[in-house]
Amino acid sequence: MAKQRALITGITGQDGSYLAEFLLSHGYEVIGMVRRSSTVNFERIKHIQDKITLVTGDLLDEVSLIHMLRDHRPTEVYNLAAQSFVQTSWPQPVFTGETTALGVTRMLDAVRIVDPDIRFYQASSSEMFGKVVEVPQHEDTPFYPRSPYGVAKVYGHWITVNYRESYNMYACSGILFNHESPRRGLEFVTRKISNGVARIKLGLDEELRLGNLDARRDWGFAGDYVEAMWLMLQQDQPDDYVVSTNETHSVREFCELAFGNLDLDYRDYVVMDERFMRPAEVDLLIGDSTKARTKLGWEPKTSFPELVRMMGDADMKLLKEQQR
Ligand code: NAP
Ligand code: G4F
Repeated sequence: MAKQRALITGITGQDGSYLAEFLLSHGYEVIGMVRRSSTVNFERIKHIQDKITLVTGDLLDEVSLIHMLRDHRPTEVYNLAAQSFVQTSWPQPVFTGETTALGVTRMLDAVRIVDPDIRFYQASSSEMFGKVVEVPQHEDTPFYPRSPYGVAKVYGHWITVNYRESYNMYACSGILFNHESPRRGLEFVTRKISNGVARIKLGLDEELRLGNLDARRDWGFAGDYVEAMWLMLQQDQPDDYVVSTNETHSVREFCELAFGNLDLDYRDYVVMDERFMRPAEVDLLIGDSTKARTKLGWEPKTSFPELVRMMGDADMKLLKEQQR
């Protein structure tokens, strides 16, 4: 059988790096799309850079996507690229829409033009449920997005469904709940906490400034979630799936555990800062991933305490190495 070839947009991001590792371990040839920047940004993929092919392209430029598909002829496309930080989507709503919403159409349309048999995965988000109308949230729960990012992801989800129905393409939308790791960007709350705790323990900082401690999320490990992306593209029929742990925890609980792991009390260090509050908050997310578990045979392997511990240990190690 010919070697499977996957193209990943967003390969320099958290999920892209785990997915690339996963696909390489399954014998895939991996093509990664990277956008041009003035400084190289390959920190998360430098350990596998000699095993993958990087090509320049941008979700804002459909011509670049068409060339990339024509030149490399992947069998699967994983569209992970996005402006993915919810908070930034308020000051940059148009850019977020261009990338996170219209970018999906550009990628889907490039696939349709070059080879509509390419299997397509869209990185959709639990942020689409926003001000939730049902608890827990599953594939049929109506969307109520609360940020320009969430609105853009709703567009990305429906355009994926629409291309599947209009052109009979194998296109799937994975509705993934929050997933974290030591590779998470420092601006997201879990990594901000794991990094902040380690810095406090090492005497580099005296406090950690956060926003809403009462927000609740269904947090899993990114390394577990990329398997679900792949499984979605290996089925007889394309479909949409919720991927979640089915547990919810507050930001406060994350703090309690992360500080507690280093024998610290978060109440002595965490300072509430209005700058990190959002104009409209998503208060509670908790998924119901029964469909992914039964149809894909997927389930998360990492518990919440294991995730908090993994991220805390990794940040402590990293900071100690930097101090040497
Ligand atoms: P991430 O770490 O922020 O990575 C985003 C990636 O997108 C980066 O590689 C970035 O490239 C790339 N990118 C941004 N704009 C681009 C453009 N115009 N053209 C090409 N590439 C562009 O995000 P992540 O956590 O890995 O998430 C992956 C995807 O899943 C995103 O679509 C996100 O919205 C979605 N999602 C994430 C979660 C989660 O909890 N992590 C949950 C649900 C859905 P640079 O390195 O050049 O910036
Ligand atoms: O870590 P966050 O920034 O992630 P958020 O907004 O849930 O979005 C992430 O998950 C989505 C899936 O549901 C993805 F689609 C999206 O791309 C991204 O990966 O914030 C989590 C919660 C929020 O309620 C926020 O208000 O933490 C709260 N929070 C409290 N203090 C904070 C802070 N968030 C950040 N980033 N920084 C704070 O200081």
